[in-house]
Amino acid sequence: MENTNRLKGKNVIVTGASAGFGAAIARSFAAYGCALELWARRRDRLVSLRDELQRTHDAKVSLRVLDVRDRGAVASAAEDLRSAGWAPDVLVNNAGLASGFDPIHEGDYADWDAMIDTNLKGLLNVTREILPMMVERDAGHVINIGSVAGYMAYPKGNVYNATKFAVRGLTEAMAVDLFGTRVRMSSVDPGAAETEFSLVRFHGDDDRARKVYDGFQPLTAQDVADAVLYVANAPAHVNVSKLVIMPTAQRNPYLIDRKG
Ligand code: NDP
Ligand code: 8X3
Repeated sequence: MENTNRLKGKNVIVTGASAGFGAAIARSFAAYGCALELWARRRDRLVSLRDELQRTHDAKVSLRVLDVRDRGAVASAAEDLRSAGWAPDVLVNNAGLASGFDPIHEGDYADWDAMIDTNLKGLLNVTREILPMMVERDAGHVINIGSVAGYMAYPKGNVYNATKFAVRGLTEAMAVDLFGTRVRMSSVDPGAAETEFSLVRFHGDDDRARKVYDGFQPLTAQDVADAVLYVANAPAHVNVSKLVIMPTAQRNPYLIDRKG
């Protein structure tokens, strides 16, 4: 792959930037010379990431402590960007979670709401407020973080699967609605990656979370960030519609070779 940097000076919004993929994606865009707008709920994490990126890359970084489920907060963040004349070039819709791991008939309503409200409605809230600024300029790129869980259900994945199937559907729907514009629409759909994802899914049970990655080498957050950078840095006439990335040991959501 050639190394041309087409991203220098671009304005990039990353949701869920306080951990995992989002933080790695922020680091990668900062290394490419982008200005960053980082959104998540945990202020301390965002502040230390901002300080790191300013120190290591002299990056322009703004942060916003925000819950993507809060439509008013998202609208007000977007309005602040608009009034500051900060036009987004790239939006990475990354904020999301799995919560709980139960068969559907034993599922927990609070888990279901958290996933549907964040992964699906949160992504919609952010897109609804940011995308108009791209369509107006006839330029921009939205990258949704989907999952292999959006292609194939696995036991106890149920509602998480459904939200990621929905993200895949929305990526397609958004692409056709943007037909005739030069706004690009992509998804990056990872398989098993070791982040805080499983810790969140298992409600803080560290042992259970670690066992998810027993016996094989999962993706790292940086592997996924590299894929996002590849998609974002493609020439303007190239739109990577979807990029599915899994560990070599994984062939579908539940076929994982754990012989170490
Ligand atoms: P992490 O738990 O490490 O990071 C999730 C990020 O999302 C955090 O920064 C968190 O920040 C943020 N977030 C969660 N809820 C909200 C909310 N309501 N509002 C704003 N931000 C929120 O997980 P990953 O990095 O692994 O996950 C990132 C995305 O990748 C998710 O969409 C996930 O579904 C997807 N994915 C993960 C895979 C994996 O195996 N790890 C594989 C495929 C897809 P904070 O808590 O500070 O708000
Ligand atoms: C995260 C990957 O396989 O745990 O989306 O659902 S998986």
